[in-house]
Formats: sequence, structure tokens, C-alpha cells
Amino acid sequence: CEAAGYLPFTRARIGPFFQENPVLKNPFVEDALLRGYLKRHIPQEVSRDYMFFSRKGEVDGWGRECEVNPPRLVHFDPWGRRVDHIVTSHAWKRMKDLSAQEGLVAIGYERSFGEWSRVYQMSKLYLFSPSSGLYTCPLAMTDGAAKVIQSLGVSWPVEDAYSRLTTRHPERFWTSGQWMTERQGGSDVASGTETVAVPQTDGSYKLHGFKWFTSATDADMTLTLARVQDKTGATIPGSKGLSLFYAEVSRDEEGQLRGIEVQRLKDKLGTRQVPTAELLLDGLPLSEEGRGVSSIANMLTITRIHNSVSAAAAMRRVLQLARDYATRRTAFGKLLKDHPLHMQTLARMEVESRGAFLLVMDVCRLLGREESGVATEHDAHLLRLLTPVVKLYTGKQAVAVVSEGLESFGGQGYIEDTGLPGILRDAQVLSIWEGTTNVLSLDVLRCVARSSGMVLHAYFSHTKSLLAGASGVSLLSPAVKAVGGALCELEEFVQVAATRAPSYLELAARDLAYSLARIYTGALLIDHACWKGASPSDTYAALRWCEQDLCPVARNQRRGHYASNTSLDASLVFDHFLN
Ligand code: UCC
Ligand code: FAD
Repeated sequence: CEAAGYLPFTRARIGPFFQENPVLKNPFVEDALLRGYLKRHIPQEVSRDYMFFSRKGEVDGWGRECEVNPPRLVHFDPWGRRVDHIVTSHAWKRMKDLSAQEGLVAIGYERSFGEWSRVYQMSKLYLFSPSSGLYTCPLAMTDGAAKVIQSLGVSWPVEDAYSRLTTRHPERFWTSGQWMTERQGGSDVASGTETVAVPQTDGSYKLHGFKWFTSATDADMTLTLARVQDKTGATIPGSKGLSLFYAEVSRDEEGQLRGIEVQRLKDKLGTRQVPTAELLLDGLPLSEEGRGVSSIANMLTITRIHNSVSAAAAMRRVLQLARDYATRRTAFGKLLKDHPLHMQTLARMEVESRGAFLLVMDVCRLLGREESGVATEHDAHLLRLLTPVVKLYTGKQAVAVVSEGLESFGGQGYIEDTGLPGILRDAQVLSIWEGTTNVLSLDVLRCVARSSGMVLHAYFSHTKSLLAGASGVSLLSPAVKAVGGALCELEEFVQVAATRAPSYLELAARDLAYSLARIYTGALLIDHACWKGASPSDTYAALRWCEQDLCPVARNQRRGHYASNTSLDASLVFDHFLN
């Protein structure tokens, strides 16, 4: 090429250089932390079971097809009859069959791995998620619905539904929706729910209402909320008036949906693979009345954990691609992997990603313990506290890490058909649906307040016990010291906050939730690094995690942020606001 007279653009009009694309190899084999974690905690050999997602990128290809061939709504048949048919891609349907065959919901209910069954299930989902074309969304709601039915008692008329939600047979497998949000409120469900349930003479109910967001609307059934009307047509306002309903989504002989009109599919930033609709419910036949918000809370626990699994998985996927790309892309005369600053950037993402994974898996561990009947009271408190914490924290982390991940591909990270932008779009929803960051921070406060201190007691004592296991491991001592110090700060904060008005705690809620997440995750990283099979990278990750501000709530308390800032915040936000 360097011969005299060589002109690079005479041979081919577009020049001879083509950048090699990043290659997704085997997501399981290449995930050191996942493999270490499973080796440590699940004694049975399950590795082979995780390999199926790696079959020549087949599943990943279907996932891509779901993205480029999104669902569409056909309102009318050629003869003008209203059919409201949601047409999904071939790949989306294959995801459904695969999910059943692989037991992606069933594993949680078969419990063949005892208290580790949820870890087993969720680690499979963690591998599946980034390739699933967001099929993990209906799976999350399906799992949540099965959990609610199980907790309310599996009896008529939901027996059959339960067995379909938890089956491994594709021809029987059902997915469920979760229809809670109405136009007036998705967070404030108690005020926002206008849907009424009118009792019928046969003991069933007809629902009349408008559900504003319904994901994976091609589901076979749903759980939804409504207010039961009394004989005079009156309903009880607020949370106490809400009941939980089961409804099957079925069609009559003419192919028309029974009791449901699909208004339109949402035009969304991401999650385009998933049909999200606005539905008008009209005369939907229903089963028995449930217990409203508190009954659907079991579903929220499960879907929030699924959300966190997807968040951790998105971070891992972008990192796997980014590090591969760093071995293929040259800039300033050397591969990206040989630029220390680029490696520092990826290493920071790696630390976030490892922390997220351990936090998520620990919550899955607690869920598995509860469901297999071995949970202590401490475990139950921890599960309640950490469910909103892990959801809100990993949702935010995923957006930050995936965004940084896109930048690591330079301009190509912004190019649609690389498949990379979709990862960011899909990550953005993780902090919105299933409870926004603020709403979940308030949920943390609620569970702390309602447990009379027991939840926090469980948190402090378990975190301390994780640290105790690292005493004497000199390499980890800076990390142990940092987490120990942050725990003391957090305890002091709690003592002071207990003497203040509720508004003080409300302002501190988000920082408190972040502190709980960072401190606990630090302890988990330390604990994992102490395991006999741990690697130097595990130690390094723990040290790096613990260098950050682990207790922002203490810092901001000292700055007086929760005592006096309310009106200043509002003035700042509304500076020059035109009313
Ligand atoms: O977004 C949605 C689906 C998206 C697609 C699925 C994706 C899944 C992941 C996929 C990954 C790829 S469905 C919509 C989700 N919507 C929400 O998450 C709503 C967010 N808002 C809240 O969480 C609020 O805090 C509310 C709605 C729960 C607040 O309701 P209330 O009625 O004002 O709250 P109360 O009065 O405090 O609670 C009522 C009862 C109480 O129990 P009882 O009556 O026994 O005293 C609470 O203790 O509900 C109980 N409760 C809970 N229990 C409330 N929250 C919880 C909880 N988190 N856990 C246990
Ligand atoms: P709002 O409640 O209006 O919140 C607006 C802002 O106010 C947020 O930043 C929030 O954090 C903040 N805020 C609210 N209350 C407080 C407070 N007390 N203190 C401080 N800040 C507060 N819902 C379903 O039921 N089923 C579905 O299948 C479903 N699918 C969805 C799919 C997608 C793609 C999306 C984007 C949403 C979906 N949702 C679904 C709805 C979703 O759950 C809600 O949008 C979400 O819970 C937020 O509710 P909202 O939109 O009413 O926001």
C-alpha cells in the first residue's frame, strides 16, 4: 500500500478500510462474576443449562427481529369489523415458546433448587434479557401474576390460569398483563383509578374503565384494579375502594375481543418490541374480587426484581460488547484496549455492573428463601426493604452505564442498525415503569415506618455480618473501613431523622435509598471477594466501589439540605417561569 503512486481511493470508491464490528461471543462463558457467583452458591452443576442462549446467536437474532419488526395494531378486518388485532413478529412468538420450554417463569415455582431456585431462574433471565427483544417484560408480569394467584390461594377460577402461567409446555403457556395505570395516575394509583366494577347476578363483575398503559397487550390474561360499585352505583374513594380483578383476554367466534377495545398502540422512545396499548374495558367478565393494592403488591415485588435483573443484564451486555470492540478498534496508533484512559472508563462501568449484579442476586436469594420457607424474620424485612432499593438504584445505574457504553463505540454507538441505541432506549424505561425513583424512595420510607424499626435493624445487622467475614483480610481493609464508616453515618442519620417532621425524611428519601444501596452493595462486593474462589478482580472491584460516597444522605444532611431547602428548590426551578 505504501508503494509510490498508490492512491487508496482508485481501487474501491469507498476505500479499503472497514471497521470490524463488536462480536457477542458466549455471554455465559465470558461472564466471570456470574460464573463465580453460581459456582459459589448453587452447588449443583447447572452450567450446561445456561449455554442455550449462546446457540450461534440464534436467540439474539430473534431479539433483533423483535426490534426491527415491532408490533402493529389492526383495528378492522377487510370487511370493516372491529377486530383490534395486535400483530406481533414471528420472533416475538418464538420467544414465548422458548420462554416456556426453558422454564423462565416455571423455575420459580418448581423450586427444584430449593432456596436457590430464584437465583437460578433470575440468572437465566439475566442471560436471556439482552437478547430477548424485551420478551422479559411479559415474563415479568407473568411471574408476578403467578405469585399473586399463589399468595391468594390457587383455586377456581384461576387454577387453570396458574398452571398455564407456570407451565413449560409452549402450547399451554400463557402470559399475563398488569393493568394498573390510568390517565390520572400511574404512581398514585389510589387517586388515579376510575375503573368501576359492576357486580353481575352470576357473581362475576363487568369492568368499565380506561387503562392508559398496558404492556405486552397480547397477553392471555391480566390482573387489574377497579372500584366495586354498590347497588346505588357508589364507590369508595382512595386505596380502600380498590379491588383486584382477574380477567381473561379472549375472543369470540368472530374473532372479536370480548369486552376490550384497543384504542391505539403507544408510540414510545424504546421498548418498541413490546405492544403497549391504551385499552377501554367494557363489560369484561371477571373472577372474584381481590384485595386491591395490597394484593397486587406481590406482583410489584416480582416485577421490580425482574426489572432489576434486566438493568444488571443491560449493563453486562454493553460491557461485553464494549470490551470486545476495544480489541478491534484502533485510534491514535493503538487499539482502544491499550489506551489506559479508555480502560479506566470501562473499568468504572465494570465496577457498577458488578455491584448491580450482586445486589440483584442477593434480593433474588432472599426471595428464594422466603418462598422455600427458610427465611428468617430478618430475611423477610430485608427483602421488603431491598426490593424498592434494588429497583430504583439499578434502574438509574443502567441508564448511566449503557449511555457510557454507547460512547465507547464512538459515533457507531449512535447508529441505529448497530443495535446499540436500542439498548439505551430500553434502559431508559427501567427507572419509570414499576414505580419511578422517587415513588420507590417513598416506598422505602413507608416500609421503614411501618416496621417500627425492624427493617432497618435487619439491614444494619446483616450488613455488619457481611463485613465481619472480611475482618483480617488486609487487602480489603480500606473497603471494610469505608463501609463500616458509612454504616455509622447512616445510623446517625436515622437517629436524627427520627426526631424530625415527616417532611424532613421525605426530602431525604432518595438519598437515603441510594445510601442503603451503595453501602449494602459494598458489603456484598467485600463478601464475594472473601470467598475462597474469588479472583484479584473481585477484590479490586470491591475496593473501587467503596471509594465512592457511600452515604450521600449523611453528606446532604450535614449541608442542611433536608431542613431548609424546600422553598429555595422551588424558587430555583421556577426562576422566570411564565405562568
Ligand atoms: O409499570 C407497569 C408494568 C410495566 C411492564 C412490566 C415490566 C417489568 C420489568 C420488565 C423488565 C424488562 S405496571 C404499573 C406499576 N405501577 C406501580 O409500580 C405503581 C407505583 N406506585 C406505588 O408503588 C405506590 O406506592 C402505591 C400505588 C403502592 C401506593 O398505593 P397506596 O394505596 O396509596 O398505598 P398504601 O395505602 O400505603 O398501601 C396500600 C397497601 C398497604 O397494605 P395494607 O392495606 O395491608 O395496610 C401497603 O402496606 O398496600 C401495601 N403496599 C405494599 N406491600 C404498598 N406497596 C407495597 C409494596 N411495595 N410491598 C408490599
Ligand atoms: P407520575 O406519577 O405523573 O409521575 C411524574 C413524576 O412525578 C415522576 O418523576 C415521579 O417520580 C414524580 N412523583 C410522583 N409522585 C411523587 C411524590 N409523591 N413525590 C415525589 N415525586 C413524585 N402501567 C401499567 O399499569 N401497566 C403497564 O403494562 C405499563 N406499561 C408501561 C410501559 C411503558 C413503556 C411505560 C413508559 C409505562 C408503562 N406503565 C404501565 C405506566 C407506568 O407504570 C407509569 O407511567 C409509572 O408508574 C409512572 O406513573 P405516571 O406516568 O402517572 O407518572
